[in-house]
Amino acid sequence: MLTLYGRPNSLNVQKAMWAIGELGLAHERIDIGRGHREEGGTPWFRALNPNGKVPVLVDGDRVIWESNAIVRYLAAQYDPGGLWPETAGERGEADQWMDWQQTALLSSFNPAFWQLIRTPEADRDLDLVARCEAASDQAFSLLDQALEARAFISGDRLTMGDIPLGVCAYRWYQLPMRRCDLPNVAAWYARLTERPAFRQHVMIPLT
Ligand SMILES: N[C@@H](CCC(=O)N[C@@H](CS)C(=O)NCC(=O)O)C(=O)O
Repeated sequence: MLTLYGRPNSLNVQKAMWAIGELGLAHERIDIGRGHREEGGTPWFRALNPNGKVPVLVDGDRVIWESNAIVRYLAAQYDPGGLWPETAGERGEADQWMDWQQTALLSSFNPAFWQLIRTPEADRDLDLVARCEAASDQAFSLLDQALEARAFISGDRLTMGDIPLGVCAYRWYQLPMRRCDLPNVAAWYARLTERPAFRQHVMIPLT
């Protein structure tokens, strides 16, 4: 039985829960974090993750933190040849997009999420939102090019590489901001929305 610590409305927790859902793994999820049991800073939680952040996965005596590392671990441990691509080349490609999600894609729109969802209307910085519109158009355009000839980011089936990208795409489409029209991203995103685990763990109201 896996234990996943983290609140359901966290983008990073959603990556782990989507992977767990895709694989149908027995698990319990324990609410920790902003607006729930705010125990991130407590000694018992920092013993699991010294950063005090969610998600944290406990699998027997193994503890893993960092959302993309959790997705990689679940894929490698429970779905070799499935979510975990078989060849080093395919894995390299999936990894590249996972790292890009953390280092480029997230920061292109996440400040707008904080402004539009977690900041009172009167206090919002709409110039910052406009900068996010431009930056996220540019970032998602790169993804659009990559998806031109493939149904999923590593080829013709879902792999771990799609998971961090997919949770970001949901947020981007849900945010009340201007977006450019990207047909390949839209078609890939429509494929994700057909997956029960994506619907259950990712497609929930932004809060
Ligand atoms: N790079 C880390 C970031 C973890 C992170 O910042 N988690 C946020 C939630 S998305 C958090 O724990 N915030 C504090 C809280 O929820 O109390 C990862 O990908 O797991």
